Amino acid sequence: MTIQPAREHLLTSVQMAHFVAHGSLRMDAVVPDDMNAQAVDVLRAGIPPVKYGTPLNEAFPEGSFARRLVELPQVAGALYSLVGPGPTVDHHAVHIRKPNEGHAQPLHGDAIIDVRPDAFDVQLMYYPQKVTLDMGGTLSVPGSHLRRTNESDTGRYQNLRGQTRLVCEPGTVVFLHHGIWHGGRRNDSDIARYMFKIRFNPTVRQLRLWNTDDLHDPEVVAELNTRFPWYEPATGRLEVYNRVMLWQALTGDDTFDPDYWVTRVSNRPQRIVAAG
Ligand SMILES: O=C(O)CCC(=O)C(=O)O
Repeated sequence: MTIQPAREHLLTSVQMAHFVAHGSLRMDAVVPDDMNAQAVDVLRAGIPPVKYGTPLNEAFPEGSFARRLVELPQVAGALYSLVGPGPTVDHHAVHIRKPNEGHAQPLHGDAIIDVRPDAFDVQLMYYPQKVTLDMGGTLSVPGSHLRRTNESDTGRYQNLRGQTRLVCEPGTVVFLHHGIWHGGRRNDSDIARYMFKIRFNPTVRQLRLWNTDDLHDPEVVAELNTRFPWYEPATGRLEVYNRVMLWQALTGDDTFDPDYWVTRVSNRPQRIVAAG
């Protein structure tokens, strides 16, 4: 059974375009204080594992912490907008960065090279505590998700221009495209830093699942054109091309191509003219 979230909780087209450009969407302090107060104990005790491909509504028992998390109206609305009704759970994990642990995780993507042009998995990251810079907030590289890499092939990169480190209020949730380059930073504080991550697989075509009322808002194109400091001026075009391909798939509109980057590389005329 899937409950359709209220329209007001679905993402807008501008938010979806932001996700397609950045590879992430952040919702600050969206989880209520009473849940955040319980969370560290719940996460410390562990969340029972789930077999790959378990439907979301079977993965976590009704009333459980994880179930309440994914049923929060804004969380459910974002999830529906990104992966649609009836997603399955790929896996979940509690990530703990220990106090003064002395090392960081290398930059990585969470899977092998994944070349799906028209589908993606979504990872939800939930931070129950206030995360300060020295608690090792997750590093991520905005706009890296469509530059497809293999697991920790990017691990040799120590820092990239434009990378971000998550600093947030308790109850913050971040949705990530599966391909984003990320890694837990070194925790230099005296506090253990908890994060709960769930990966979701879509079971429907990811086609106009959000609130499309603003589909033609000029902000959509502006979002899709966002450039990040780690791009070379020319290779930034590759990311714009990749985003346009994804936006075409998500909207079902293969004429969308504001700067003709897709049109250029798909121009393969088939008309044969008689030899002169
Ligand atoms: O702990 C973190 O901040 C990130 C951990 C993570 O996402 C991972 O291990 O894949």
